[in-house]
Amino acid sequence: MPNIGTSNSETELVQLLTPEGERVEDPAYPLDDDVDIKAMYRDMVLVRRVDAEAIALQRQGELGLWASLLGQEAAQIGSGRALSPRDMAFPSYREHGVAWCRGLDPLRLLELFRGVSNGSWDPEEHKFHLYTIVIGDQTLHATGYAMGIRQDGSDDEAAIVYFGDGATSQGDVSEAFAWSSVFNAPVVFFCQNNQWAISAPQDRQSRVPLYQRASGFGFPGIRVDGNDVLACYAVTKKALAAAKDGQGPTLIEAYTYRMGAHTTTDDPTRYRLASDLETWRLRDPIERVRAYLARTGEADSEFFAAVDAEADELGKVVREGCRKLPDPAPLEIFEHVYADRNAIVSEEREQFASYLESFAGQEVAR
Ligand SMILES: Cc1ncc(C[n+]2csc(CCOP(=O)(O)OP(=O)(O)O)c2C)c(N)n1
Ligand SMILES: [Mg+2]
Repeated sequence: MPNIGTSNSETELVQLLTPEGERVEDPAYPLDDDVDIKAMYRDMVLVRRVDAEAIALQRQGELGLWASLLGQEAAQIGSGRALSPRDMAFPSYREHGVAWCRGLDPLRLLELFRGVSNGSWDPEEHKFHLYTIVIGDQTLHATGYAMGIRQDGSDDEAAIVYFGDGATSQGDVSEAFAWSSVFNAPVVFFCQNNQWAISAPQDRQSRVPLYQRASGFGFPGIRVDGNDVLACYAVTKKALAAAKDGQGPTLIEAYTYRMGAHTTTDDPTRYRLASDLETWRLRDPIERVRAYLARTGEADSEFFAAVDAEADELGKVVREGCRKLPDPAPLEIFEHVYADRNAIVSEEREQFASYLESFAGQEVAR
């Protein structure tokens, strides 16, 4: 495991902010003057609060399941804030921070995990595709989308796709790497290596560091400190610019750690050491930004208090909003299967409607 606390050259890890909150320069990744570090701090605090509320709501029986992003806030906010409005993001199921950057109301995510929606948002409206549970699938969706961008002759948009360390063992991911490479597709592969695929450790996925996979497919791979929001921002911004410039794909391995359980149905104490958690707690993505802002005087205690108050308010909105999410009408399951009317779906809908009508006037147990 590389030591995230040491310099870039020793670790091949792009880092612009150390775990202690010290700014380090990397000539290959100069930061734009307009980078708003305070705004990124706020984003991370707010998405961590949404995450904590969702876990509590699942424990109270309000959600069926939740996949926590705890520890991965920097990877998601840094890369998410690097996107321009026309870029299209393809998430897996843990990208709540990227969803936030795409302007999605957190309640749209909770709808899914409450089981009262079949998709919830319009991918085109938010430039944020639907959550994908089938591991690695979305890398192919993103590659196809990026090939479309290229065929349209557009040079101001790209696709970015999020997947995990475990997903790299899926055939789909290798296929996406091959296709995007030979067709020079404008796609950024953003792999959050959070060290675990449920209970399978990273060393069961690959003998070489994941970012080195890219060279075998003929495109650049880079490892970034996934707990450093500035580095994730800068690396993603550069990869997107290269994609739009006709240079094809980049693989970014954001080296991070899943601080929570895989999902609320998992118990990580059965397979990992508490000491590992302690090591990574010292690299917390939010604490280092807070330390930087406080030390440089870029933010004062009033700013931090205001963000905390905003998080409290957001938590309340999420709790109350979740409990009020309406159950869908039974026939809604037939909507949105296809964009246009489909004869088979319509027939099934009619059959189900008459089945429901057969209960008319009866008390149906819920
Ligand atoms: C094709 C497929 N195989 C297996 C699963 C079951 N599964 C769900 S999550 C997961 C682990 C994924 O790990 P990783 O890619 O590292 O992502 P992370 O959950 O760590 O974000 C597996 C095997 C699945 N959803 N899809
Ligand atoms: Mg993983």
